[in-house]
Amino acid sequence: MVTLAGGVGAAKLLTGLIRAHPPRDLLAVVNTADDTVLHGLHVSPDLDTVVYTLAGAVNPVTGWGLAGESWQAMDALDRYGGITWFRLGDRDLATHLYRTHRLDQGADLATVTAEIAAAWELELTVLPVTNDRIETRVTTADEGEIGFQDYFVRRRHDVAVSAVRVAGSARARPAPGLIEALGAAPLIIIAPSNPIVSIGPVLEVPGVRQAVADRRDAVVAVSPIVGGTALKGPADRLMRELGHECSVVGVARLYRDVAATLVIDEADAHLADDVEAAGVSCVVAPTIMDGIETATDLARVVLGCSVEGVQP
Ligand code: FO1
Repeated sequence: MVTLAGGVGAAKLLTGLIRAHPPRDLLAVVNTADDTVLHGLHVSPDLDTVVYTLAGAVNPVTGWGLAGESWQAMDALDRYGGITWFRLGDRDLATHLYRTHRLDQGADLATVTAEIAAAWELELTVLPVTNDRIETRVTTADEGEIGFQDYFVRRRHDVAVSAVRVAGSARARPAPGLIEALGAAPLIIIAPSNPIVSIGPVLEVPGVRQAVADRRDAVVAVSPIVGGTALKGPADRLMRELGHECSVVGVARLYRDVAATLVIDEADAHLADDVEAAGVSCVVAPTIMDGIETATDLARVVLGCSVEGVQP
């Protein structure tokens, strides 16, 4: 079972999936185009959000970083006028120190991610979509093209965007085993992550979109748009600004070449026929994950969408 994942929304669905299905049979393929290098450290926000959430260690308020974090390093850095708009907690820093050191030693990102996931005692496999460096770049009205975290955190995604591209994607190679896993999976899940800046970069790694499209009948996506808005982050604004309808129908149009089924929230039930008219089978279910029970219920709905009717 393969799940294409961004950060917070994907991590929540995965907490349900590991309760509803044997974790050792789950592979989370995670976006790395949010990755950034800060203070010389390689930071992989979506990978860390998935690992920390599944380990039960994530900050429940932000959805990223670690619970009970302290910020002494950031306070000390502030004294020097260092970069503190991207907040790295003291314990979180250890993850970036370890990852950077291992990459410097020549280990690839997939290997280091497996080491980090094992250290947090996760049973599922967490795989970066590629070991190669890819980076989402965002064209803003006032500053031109800036890096993703510059846009997302420094500018609080509160700026008009006219284009998004994934630098490095043309040369990137899928992570080892990824294409084979997509070919063999009984079900491929597209998590309720941002279709443009989270799932978009995953599909843009050469070979991945085709491998998912080849399995279209076995692909089920969960809409990150509920009632015309994103539950978290800028997916709604980005969809509108880049010319997509900001609704579950817009999501269906974005995914119709790769997914046969879209799960939409009950709040959008009146749009189910329009989703089907866009060429995608529609399943209506509660999709708002406000805790482990709702995440598990949604995971069971998604698992029930498989061609083979995979049961937990
Ligand atoms: N998001 C913020 O809004 N502000 C931050 O200072 C911040 C720091 C941060 C540090 C480590 C990490 O793994 C994630 C962090 N995030 C922060 C979240 C991150 O920018 C976004 O959630 C993702 O890139 C979007 O999926």
